Amino acid sequence: CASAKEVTLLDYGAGNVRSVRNAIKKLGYTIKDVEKPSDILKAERLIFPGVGAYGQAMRILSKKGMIDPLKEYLQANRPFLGICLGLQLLFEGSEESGGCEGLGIIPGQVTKFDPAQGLPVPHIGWNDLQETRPSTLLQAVGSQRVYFVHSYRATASDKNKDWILSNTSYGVPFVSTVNKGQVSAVQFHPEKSGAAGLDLLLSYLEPASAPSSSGRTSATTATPSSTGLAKRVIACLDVRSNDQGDLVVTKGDQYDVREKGGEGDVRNLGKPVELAARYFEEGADEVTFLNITGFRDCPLADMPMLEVLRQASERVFVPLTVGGGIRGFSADGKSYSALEVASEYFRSGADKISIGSDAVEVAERYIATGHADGTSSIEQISEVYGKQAVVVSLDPRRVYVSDPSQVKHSTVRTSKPGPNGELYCWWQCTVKGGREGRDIGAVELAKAVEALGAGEILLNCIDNDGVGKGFDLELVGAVSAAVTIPVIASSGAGVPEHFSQVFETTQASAALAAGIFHRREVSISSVKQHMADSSIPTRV
Ligand code: 1PR
Repeated sequence: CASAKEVTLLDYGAGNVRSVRNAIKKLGYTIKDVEKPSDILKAERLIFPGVGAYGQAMRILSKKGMIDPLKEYLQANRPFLGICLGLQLLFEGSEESGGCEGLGIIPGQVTKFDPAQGLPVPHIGWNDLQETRPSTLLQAVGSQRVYFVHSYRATASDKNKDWILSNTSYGVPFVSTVNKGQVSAVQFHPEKSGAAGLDLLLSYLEPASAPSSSGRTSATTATPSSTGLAKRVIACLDVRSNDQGDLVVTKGDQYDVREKGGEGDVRNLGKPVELAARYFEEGADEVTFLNITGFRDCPLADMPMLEVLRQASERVFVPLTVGGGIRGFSADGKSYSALEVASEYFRSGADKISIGSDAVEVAERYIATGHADGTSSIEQISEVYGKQAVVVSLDPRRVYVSDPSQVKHSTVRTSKPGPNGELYCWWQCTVKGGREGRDIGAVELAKAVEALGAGEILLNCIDNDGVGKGFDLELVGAVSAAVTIPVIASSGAGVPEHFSQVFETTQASAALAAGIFHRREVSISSVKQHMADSSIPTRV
């Protein structure tokens, strides 16, 4: 019957829950949205994907008169699944938003991960679950990793131990799943956790027919690569219109995407949605789209890119990032903020947006004035969507100097001396796809955008892009040591060994590649197998 396949969704409108909707629909269910408080008590099963900040979520729920019916629903032990903030809100309160009261269903407070522990915050990526007792809900996940993205966490204690279904370790153990009766909640994102996450959602929706584990590893088969936060492998699709006006995936050498012979056409390596779906199926931990001519187009007129995201998010159940053209702009006498542009991308299915050229200007202003005024794209978007949703993409180029005192920038002594035997270098940031160099180094820029609220750095390298000789390890080493947010190494991967190399010699949290995957020279699974063989934590 129709209602048996219906899920009630509590979307309080503070952010993007499109991925959750897509995952529910993929499992063959229809969604009924909570529109008024009484809809909560009428729900057969309620999914509550918390988004945004703790304080803001509680304020909106309170304003909409939903706190009491939600508590009543939970206290009556009705079928409930909270996701991410939807787990944290069940606790008594959080130190987020300057300290704030929660729903008080589970004893305990939510606190922030401490960056002083030397681990990047937010905790972003694929991590495993240590079950405290057997359960139907987690049976399908088994030992497979699931996708987390959060800066705050709840901790198990004597007072709440009857609720704890799994813990996860990130420097310290934190609560990753709670369950009592029919009320469950997960700190991770099942809608972004590939097949394991979809199986978990199905277990919640249909406990009687819960799938058995497809990936359980017994304690004896656990290896150093199969537990803990995995190093991520990201497939990147550089997208632009070709000369015929079709949106294609392209790939340059040192940012030149035109064929060397013939008419010099834009290289065409496939269709964006098809390739993204292929990479999801092949085991990519994330997929990134970069609209490489976004800096010159009118961002909100870029409807094909929004459509790419809409379609990709229906087929790709790992995180999707989109970059290119995220900035404020004016058109037809009207001004649009970077936040409005980003919101359009989030609504279309992006989990994170990536800011390139605009971030350079923002960082320059921050360094020049010495303070943040809250008006920049980075600050505004991270304020509304959380810092984990804001990636800053750098397009730096190596500059050699014979003596560090010649420049104001942070330099490193290089193992690859320059053309005139220079022993030092710095990396100059560029804007507009490498067309314009600026007087700011990659290390300074990374520190500035971290201070402004960026949650992750996508570190390209123009010199190495498309060359296939490996990542610029000195660049990745310098930037990843300078910030506490995760750094994604990009540009230059040619063989699986390059991935192990960057993870073994730098603090990079993820590595991204394009050309080798598009041309099927190296498969994502061979990269991961190589990482596993090298004892690097990876989601195989
Ligand atoms: O400035 O906010 O509009 O953003 C534009 C975005 O487009 C930036 O993230 C910038 O990096 C990207 N971009 C602009 N021009 C190009 C180009 O190639 N001409 N692509 C470009 C950047 C670098 C990576 C590439 C890796 C891996 N491409 O995305 O995928 O280098 O490649 P490889 O594995 O083949 O070596 P804004």
